[in-house]
Order: sequence, then C-alpha cells, then structure tokens
Amino acid sequence: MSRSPIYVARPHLPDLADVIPLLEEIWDNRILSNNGPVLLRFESALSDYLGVEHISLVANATLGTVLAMQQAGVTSGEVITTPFSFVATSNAITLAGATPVFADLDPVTLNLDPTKIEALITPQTKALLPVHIFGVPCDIDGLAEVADRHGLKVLYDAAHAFGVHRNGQSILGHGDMSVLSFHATKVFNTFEGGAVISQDRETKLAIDSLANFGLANVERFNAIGTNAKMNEFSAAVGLAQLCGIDEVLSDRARVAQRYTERLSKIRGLSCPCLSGVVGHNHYAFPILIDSTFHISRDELQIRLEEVNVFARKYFSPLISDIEPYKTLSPAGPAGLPVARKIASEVLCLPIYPDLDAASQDRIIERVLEC
Ligand code: T4K
Repeated sequence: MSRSPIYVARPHLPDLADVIPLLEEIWDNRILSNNGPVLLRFESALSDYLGVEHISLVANATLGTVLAMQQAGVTSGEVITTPFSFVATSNAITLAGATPVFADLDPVTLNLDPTKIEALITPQTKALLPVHIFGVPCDIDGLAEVADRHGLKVLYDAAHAFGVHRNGQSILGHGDMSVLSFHATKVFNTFEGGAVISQDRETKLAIDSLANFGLANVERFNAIGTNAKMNEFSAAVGLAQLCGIDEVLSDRARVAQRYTERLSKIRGLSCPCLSGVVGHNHYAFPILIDSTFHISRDELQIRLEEVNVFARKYFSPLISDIEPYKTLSPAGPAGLPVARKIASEVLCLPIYPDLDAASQDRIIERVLEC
C-alpha cells in the first residue's frame, strides 16, 4: 500500500465559514486592492495580536525588505547579514542596491553571531540585516550594541518569526524595522503576503507610500516606490486566519515536543533550536546530523523519501555558496566555519499543525531505524 506523501510544510487554512462573509463583502463593494476596508481591519487586528503598533501590509517579505532598506537609506554600500537563510534575504539587499557581506553564526541559535560582525565593518557598512532563523530570536542586545557603536541601522528579516516573544514582548519591536512573511509555507499565511513593522508612525506611512508607487496623493510622489500592496483577498484570508492562530501555535508546539522527546537523545543527532527558547513559534524542526550518526544527513534524507517523507535541507547550500554571492568575501572556503558546518548537517523535518501522531511516528521510526 502506497502511503500518502508527507511534505516539510503544509499550509494552514482558515475555516471557510470565517472567510466567506469577508469574500461576500469584497464581492459586494468591489474594492479589491489599494488600502481596502478588509485590509485596514486586518492591519488593526494584526497589530493587536502581535503587540506592535506600526504595521504596513505588503505583497511579500522580499519586497517588504527592499522597501525597508530603501526607507532606511540603505541603497548602496555593504550590509552585514547571515549566509544561513533563504536566498531572498540577500536578494533583497542586492535589489535595494547594496552588497551583502556574510558573517558567521552562533552555533546554538544558528543566527548571526554579534562577535563575528565587528571585524567585517568598513566605512562602506550601512546596516545589519540579521534573520531570526526558524523563528529563533537573534541575540538582539548583542546586535544592537555593535550597531549602536558603529552607527548602523538594524533591519530584521523576521520572515519566520510570526508571534515570537522574548521576555513576554514581541521580538518585532527591536531594530529599526522587521519584516514578516505570510507566504503559504509560513506559520501564518495569506497565501502570499508580508508585513513591515516600523517603530514609529512616520516610518510606517513612508513604507505604505513606497509600497504604493511612492505616491503621497494623486498628484504628488514622495519617492520612487514600487507596487508591493497586499490585495483584499489576501487580507481576508489573513483576517480569518487570525481566529485560529493560537491553536495553530499550540499544535506546532505539540509536534515539536513529540520530536524532541523521541529524537533529542540519539547519538549523532541534535535538535538545536529548542534549547531554552521561550515564546517560540516552531516554524521549523531542524535537526543536525553529525558524523557520529550511522548514516549521513544526505542518506537520511533519501531514506525518508523512500517512505514518502519529504524533509528539506533548509538552508543548504549557504547563500554565500550560490552564484552570484559566492565571489563575495568572506564567502571563501576558509570563511564562515560555523555556518558551513551547520549547512552540512541540517535537515528540516515536516512540521505543521495537523501533522497527526501516526504520520509523525512514521517519520520518527524511519529516522530511528536508519
Ligand atoms: N526571508 C526568509 C528567511 C525566508 O525564508 C523567505 C522565504 C523570505 C525572506 C521571503 O519571503 P517571501 O518573499 O516569500 O514572503 C519556500 C517559499 O517560497 C519561501 O517563501 C520561503 N522563504 C522558503 C523558505 O520556502 P520552497 O521553494 O521551499 O517552497 P516549496 O514550493 O518547495 O514548498 C515546500 C513544501 O510545502 C512543498 O513540499 C509542499 C508544501 N506546500 C507549498 C506550497 C507553496 C504546500 O503544501 N502548499 C503550497 O501552497 O520556498
């Protein structure tokens, strides 16, 4: 009997009953985009849920990051960032007009290590662009200290960090701006979408304007912007999705807990992101497979695929090993030793709210029998 495939991610959908009244409203009033009424309600509800005041909804996180950089004046020079992320992080830096410079990682959080940044700062450095990878908070205080000392902006790629807290407060309140992704594969999705979180109203309005071609009003431009607006359909999905989000987060925590209980004491296998992290959203469940595990990480991925379980090597190769970034310093083979080791060991196991216990056990048994 062939068993149904289990993918690394499976989008959560809101109840249709919560979406349909919103769609009826859209169909009735025929406002489909451009700051419509559903979007405004979603923005306000999201702001309450996340505990942050200034949110600009956008079409996706990639464009949101480009706009954040543009608004922060980071359109040339160098931006210090992590090589261990989705390529969108460095693409956004490049699209904004700057050049990524890769710094090495903290082996515990898998995020940028603030102590590795200072040596890379030059007169061309304009900003830091750290990523809260897999929803695990960066060393926010360490990064702020380095940035303050050198007068650098801090723009967080918070694509994975929906609803993440530190000391009871949203991590989105740190840095100059943070950018969330609401892509289908994320903890919270609007099919495609994202949000830029600013620390003041003036910046929020500037981002809104940049996402709307840079228009100030029908006759005047503030700046050359692009079209990065979220449409009313995505906003309706988001608004409905907020109704069940606490359950989604607790279901993800349950799945992560089961993996941790069964896998964390296996020789050669570690579960890096869970040690001591409170307020986590369990966006992903990465495991690290070192040379003392009886098969390699790549073999384990293949053995899982044989039983229709599709784990993914997020994020391998490192961005710094991909064209056109691999010619940038310090991306050479001698640089970034921690990132290189993590990329060679990482495998993300399937995690989503409705991953049932039997399917999860099928994954765990396969890992254990390898
Ligand atoms: N910064 C970071 C750190 C990011 O990870 C990302 C995006 C961004 C910035 C940029 O955010 P956005 O501009 O997208 O808002 C996915 C996503 O396309 C991408 O958004 C995401 N990160 C990246 C990590 O993953 P793929 O190529 O891995 O997705 P795909 O199509 O292979 O899907 C993975 C699995 O999910 C599939 O095996 C099946 C399942 N799936 C996927 C989709 C899209 C579904 O079941 N239904 C679906 O609709 O890129």
